[in-house]
Amino acid sequence: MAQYQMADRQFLWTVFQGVDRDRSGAISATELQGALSNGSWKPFNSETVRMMIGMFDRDNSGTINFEEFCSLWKYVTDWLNCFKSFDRDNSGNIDKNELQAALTSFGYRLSERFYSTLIRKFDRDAMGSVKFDDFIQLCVLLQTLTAAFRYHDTDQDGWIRISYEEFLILVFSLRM
Ligand SMILES: [Ca+2]
Ligand SMILES: [Ca+2]
Ligand SMILES: [Ca+2]
Repeated sequence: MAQYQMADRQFLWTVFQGVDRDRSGAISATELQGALSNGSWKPFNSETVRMMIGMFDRDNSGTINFEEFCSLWKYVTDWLNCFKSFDRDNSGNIDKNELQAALTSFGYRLSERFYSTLIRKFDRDAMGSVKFDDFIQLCVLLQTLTAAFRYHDTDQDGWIRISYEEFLILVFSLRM
C-alpha cells in the first residue's frame, strides 16, 4: 500500500512538472487552464479553473503547489469518472436526460423545467448539452446554493422565509 502511494506520488510529480510550464514550482491559473481538457478544442472554462484554484489553494498564494496539486488532481479525476459514467452514449457531453440521471443519483429532485434552465445556462456552445468543465461548475454551484438554502430551511420542509438583506448576504457570501 505504502509503495503504491509512493508510485502514485511519483506519477503526480511528473504530471505536475508537465503542467508547470515556466518551472516556477507552482501552477498558475493559465497553466492549469492549458493542462485541463473539456474534450473540445476550446480552453477549459476559466470560471471552473478559478473555482478549483480557490478550493485547493490552501496557503492563499494564488497558485497551486505540489501538495495542493495532489488534492486537486484527485478532485478532477473523481469528477471525470463521474462525468464519464453519466455520459451514457459516450458523446463527450452530458445532455438533458443524462444530467437528470446524474443529479437524481446525487439526491436532487428537480423538475423538467429546471433541467431545461440548467442546460440553457451551462450549455456554452448551444448544443443542447454540457461539457466536462461546465458540468463541474454546474454541480458545484448547485451544491453551494443547496447548502445555502438548507442553512435557512431549519425545519427542512423545502421552504424558506428570508429578508431582502438575508437574501443578499446569502448570494454575496457564495464562494464562486
Ligand atoms: Ca508555473
Ligand atoms: Ca497555493
Ligand atoms: Ca452524452
